[in-house]
Amino acid sequence: MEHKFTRLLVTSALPYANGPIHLGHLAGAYLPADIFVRYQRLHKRDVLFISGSDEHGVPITITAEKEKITPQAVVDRFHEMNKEAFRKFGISFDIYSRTSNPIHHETAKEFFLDLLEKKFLIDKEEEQFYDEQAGMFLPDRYVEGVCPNCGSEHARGDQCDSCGAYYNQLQLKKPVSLVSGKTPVVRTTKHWYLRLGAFQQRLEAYIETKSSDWKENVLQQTRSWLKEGLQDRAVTRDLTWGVPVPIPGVEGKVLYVWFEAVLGYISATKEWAAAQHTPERWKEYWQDDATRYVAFIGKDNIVFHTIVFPAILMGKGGYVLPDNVPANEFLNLEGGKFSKSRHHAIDVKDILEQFPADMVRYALATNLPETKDSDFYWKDFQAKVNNELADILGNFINRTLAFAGKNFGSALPARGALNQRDAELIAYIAGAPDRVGTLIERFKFRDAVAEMMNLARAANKYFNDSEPWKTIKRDPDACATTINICLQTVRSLAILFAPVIPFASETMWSMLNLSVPLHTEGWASSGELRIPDGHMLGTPSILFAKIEDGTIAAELEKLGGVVETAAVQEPEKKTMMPIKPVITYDDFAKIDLRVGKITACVPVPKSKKLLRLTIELGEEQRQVVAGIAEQRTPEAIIGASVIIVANLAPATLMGVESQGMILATHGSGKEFALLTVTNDVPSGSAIK
Ligand code: B3M
Ligand code: ZN
Repeated sequence: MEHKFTRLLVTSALPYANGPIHLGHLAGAYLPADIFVRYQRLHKRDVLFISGSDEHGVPITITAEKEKITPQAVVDRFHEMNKEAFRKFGISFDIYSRTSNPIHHETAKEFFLDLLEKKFLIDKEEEQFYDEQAGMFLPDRYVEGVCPNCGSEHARGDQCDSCGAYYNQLQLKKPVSLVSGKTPVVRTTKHWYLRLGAFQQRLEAYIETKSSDWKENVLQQTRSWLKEGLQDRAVTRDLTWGVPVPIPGVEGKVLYVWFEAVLGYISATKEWAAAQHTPERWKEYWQDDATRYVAFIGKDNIVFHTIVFPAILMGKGGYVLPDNVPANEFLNLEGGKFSKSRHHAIDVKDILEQFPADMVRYALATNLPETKDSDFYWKDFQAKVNNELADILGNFINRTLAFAGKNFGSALPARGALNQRDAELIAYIAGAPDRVGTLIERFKFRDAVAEMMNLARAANKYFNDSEPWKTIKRDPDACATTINICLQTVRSLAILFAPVIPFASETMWSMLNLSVPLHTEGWASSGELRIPDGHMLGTPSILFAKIEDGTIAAELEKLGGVVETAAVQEPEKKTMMPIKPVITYDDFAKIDLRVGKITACVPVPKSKKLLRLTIELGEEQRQVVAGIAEQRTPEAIIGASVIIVANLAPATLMGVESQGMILATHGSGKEFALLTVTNDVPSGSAIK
């Protein structure tokens, strides 16, 4: 796939600054983009890599309200935290900006006013949900209900997480305000609408030019929107946090977060250009046809990048459109969805406290959700690190350098006559940059990484088959040839692996003690044998330490809570939760377990997971909050006799006091069971 472009612009979706980024984010839009960019830089192509925090929108104001702090305080905290996490993980952005910056507000306003003047934006009075108790309109996620498309409960006001549908919030069934927990009323309010329909034909033509290049999932979602016919979409909201609507006299309205967030890529580029003291250079990347623009995102952001953003850019005129939008599916965790609220997540900053970034980068890269959802399992992670990074790559490098140190005084021995095996490996190395490169260019990162590791595998086999520990005595020339080729292969591997495990690649480079920096050498040179005879090598060290079983068990233990069933499950791979340390009988006897009868049960307002149970315990009545709303309806459990921990200290969950805990198995699908006894056991009976 040859492109006639002279420069590359790469963006990764701007994550909301309302929580720490986790492995799911990395696998979606950041690691693939970083591999792509690092590879392009090794080709010495002109590439600019842009991202930043999305600091507006309802998710952030909801967090602020929950924590009783300002939205600014929320975004300040998470912007810094996420910027640092990306840095430690080795995501090599040229800039990681933020949408609360003045330059972004200016850019967004400029686009809005321009589209308004061209009549691509029109104002209309429309009906919206209004919370009378809170005295506010309920944009987007402020309202929840039943999805009009798939019937899933807890669908958000702007989008359904289950089926991915976007709709007008008035279509939601059984709407509930997240602010008061009440059913909202409908009121009229004025908003500005983007006339997407005006771009229908141009968008159709644009998408058709991409039909052979774009991923199937991206084309499919985009085409299905186009097929339905594009509708006007409101691009303003009744909120105070965001970019104010730049029209005199309009108060209390801001631009819809999706309208301005995509423009954040442009504002960030402006900020980058200014910091380089070339303030006009952003135009090269955004306004010159010789730019190839690639937008990395997760699957929930597809139409915003293939329809809404291109329409905005077409309306403004003179901007490049995405040449590709390689959206990934989702990464799940141990068979369940990532869930911040249930601590079923692995935050980037946490995993980097335990493991080097390259281990995580490698394990994720081999398992990216490129064509379907994939799963992160701790056991897989351990296997990837121990059996591949340590046993194949690390072992090859270590044995090669150790052998050269011991037998050749750490100087590169010259090659003698080549035998067939030597020639085969040399030919295999020569083909590697193209084999791997083609896969990266096609966004097939998993296959590309497998191909990198294949070279390390082939090299290990070559070392074994050549038996240098024997030839050193019998045929020193042959031995020298073997070690020369092995050391050259280490150099090739350092370059080929650099996009994926950049830190380890630098370590390999310094073990080889090469004077020209890795990045000046260039991608194509990984196919060549360039280390000169007699070159003095550096000191070898262990590249990847193996991970112990106990370390993995501890990580599994940290994953708390109930697992929400994901669309794709791989139950056979599920690992049993490790058994906790031994306790004495006396420890156990401290727990007072009783039979309790559920006499009443209602959902806890504003919570998807919690039910409030009234439990009869002999003469006593208890109120218990249980996180089982997604597994059991109140009707299904009223009347059941359950087992309750009767002497647990009370706790408050979502403002409701819980006086005890009922027992259930972990899990959400078949693994979920509420422990019950038959109803003829009187409530209050002790269990031991
Ligand atoms: N912040 C949604 C998300 O994080 C949104 C992406 C914006 S990309 C311009 O999934
Ligand atoms: Zn739905």
